[in-house]
Amino acid sequence: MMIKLADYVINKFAEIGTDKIFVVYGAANGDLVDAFTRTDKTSYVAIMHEQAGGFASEGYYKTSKKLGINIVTSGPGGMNLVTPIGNCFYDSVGAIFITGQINSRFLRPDPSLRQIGFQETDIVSIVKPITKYAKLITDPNSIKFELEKAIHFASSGRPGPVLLDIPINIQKTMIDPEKQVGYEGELNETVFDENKIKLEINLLIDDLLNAERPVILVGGGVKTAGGVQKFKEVTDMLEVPVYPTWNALDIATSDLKSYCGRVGTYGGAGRNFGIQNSDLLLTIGSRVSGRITGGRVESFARNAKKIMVDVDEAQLQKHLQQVCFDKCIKSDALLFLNLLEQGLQKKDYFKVGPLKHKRWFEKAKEWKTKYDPVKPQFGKSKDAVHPYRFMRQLSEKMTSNDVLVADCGGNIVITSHAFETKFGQTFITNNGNSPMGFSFAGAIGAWFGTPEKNVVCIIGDGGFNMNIQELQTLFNYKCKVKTFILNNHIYGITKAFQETNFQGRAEACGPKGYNPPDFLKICEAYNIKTVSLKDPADSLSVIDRVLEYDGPIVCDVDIHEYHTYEPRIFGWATPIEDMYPYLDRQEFRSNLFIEPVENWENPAMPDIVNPSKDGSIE
Ligand SMILES: Cc1ncc(C[n+]2csc(CCOP(=O)(O)OP(=O)(O)O)c2C)c(N)n1
Ligand SMILES: [Mg+2]
Repeated sequence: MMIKLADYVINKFAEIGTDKIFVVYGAANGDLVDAFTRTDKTSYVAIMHEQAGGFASEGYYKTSKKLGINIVTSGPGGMNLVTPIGNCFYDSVGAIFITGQINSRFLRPDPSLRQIGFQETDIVSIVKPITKYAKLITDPNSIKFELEKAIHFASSGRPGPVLLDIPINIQKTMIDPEKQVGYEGELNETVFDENKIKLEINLLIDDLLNAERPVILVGGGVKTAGGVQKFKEVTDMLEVPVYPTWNALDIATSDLKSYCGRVGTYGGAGRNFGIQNSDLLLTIGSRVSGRITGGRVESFARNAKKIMVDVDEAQLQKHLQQVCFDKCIKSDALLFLNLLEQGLQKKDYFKVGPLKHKRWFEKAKEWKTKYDPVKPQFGKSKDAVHPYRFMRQLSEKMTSNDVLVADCGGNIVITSHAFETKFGQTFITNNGNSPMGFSFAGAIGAWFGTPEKNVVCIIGDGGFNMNIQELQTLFNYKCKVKTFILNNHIYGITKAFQETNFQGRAEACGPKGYNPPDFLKICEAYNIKTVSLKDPADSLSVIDRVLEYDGPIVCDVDIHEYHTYEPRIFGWATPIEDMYPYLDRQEFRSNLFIEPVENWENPAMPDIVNPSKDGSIE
């Protein structure tokens, strides 16, 4: 049966289950958007800005596990997608971006011409390095093949973004899909050698039994593979310290038996002593970025035998690795965990391992409790809301079914320091690209992905400014997103950066060069319910009111000019076990099973020491 190509595209998306597709209208995607009038199996969400649409589809994918889809117009429409496409590429988000393109007959015949058609842009070339696949459709009879290929690429192996650029005249063409060939090719990356993995797991179990101080570092790859439940089961039995990256805060949740704190340059609970003292490090589904290792990469887990499990062949290439892993196992994380569980049972690991590692496990737990970034004195101030205390209170109030979407800057540091996750919760942020304003639009998408859940957005004042227009989407669709603006009236993290590196010369971070508007007035103009939190005594009741409100709501949390993020690694000079504010040298030394680095007695200091409002420098 003949069908309009634009209708075929939309029907295909309905077929794969994406029930919300984010669009901003334009002439070049007009036929595609019009096709929604002829289906009731999927629908569009008209978002206010393409970038926000891309962020929303990331939130949608991360909550619903269905592919995120955007349909935008040519020229500026497509170019507004560059940041969200980058997000999806770095954070393994399965997403399809459809850009309308001008009529094929106006496309420039040669790149020496800048442009022929109005709003003509070679979007495919622009996004090539940050997509798994990008293609300009020139033959209407290839659409079945290209769409199926796009879906396959977006969702298989290490998921990621794809882009199809479809000219207006091609969208309008009548096609017979029965006569078109589909995509049947396989991606190499989806092929795993199970026997090889089993052999490697056998050796790994021997390593685990021989190790005195083993640890596991878990990254977002475990969630991508659908291995969250299995990870819990395996680590519950293993009883060795487990540490999540920021992409895995809802995998190794704070209530997990083996959870022993947070790691990295802003690692919180435990101050990195667990991972740094280890003699065996197993990482699953993490690329172990600089945010984990700090600048002194050679000092990262320096006494540990290091074993990496990843689905991405490139990550496993030793000559491409920043941290040199002793062994690299190519596997899907869920497959690995299933085989590991079988191997552990076969080898009777549980009769010996947990007992052998008991004292080490207890030590790691002790570090986690002793070095909690949320200190008792943070509750003492009567004048100002302390963001760490506020965030801990929020985490205590949120349930295991809730979704948290966090932004970037100081507010994500506070969130990852102070928010304790519960098993079952979804914790979303974009780590690889980390654009300001992600969380507000991402939370809208997360709500469309799981409208039955309580979706909470955490954002800074600067980030909120960057996608403030989406208040209109919130209103139009009555998205029940609960937004907390951690409003310090400045770009907090960058101001702290200026204090550390530029003797405090403050440029363009506020108050000089940056000032947030009155968010409450703006929200009112958009007809969005607001709450203001200024008095710390009201904090719990305000959190309750916001979480219980049955509709969109924005809470402005006044944290004055707070920008003290502790603990953290100062500069590139110190290894990650030595976090600022520095521990008394004797106490620091007593926590090391390994040798300290040279000059450990006198670690580097920032240009300006900025004590927190409670004077809580240790
Ligand atoms: C699109 C974009 N521009 C610039 C940056 C650099 N940057 C990172 S955090 C930050 C300041 C964020 O300010 P705010 O949202 O108020 O958060 P705070 O640090 O105050 O909590 C800036 C400018 C970025 N990450 N993304
Ligand atoms: Mg701010």
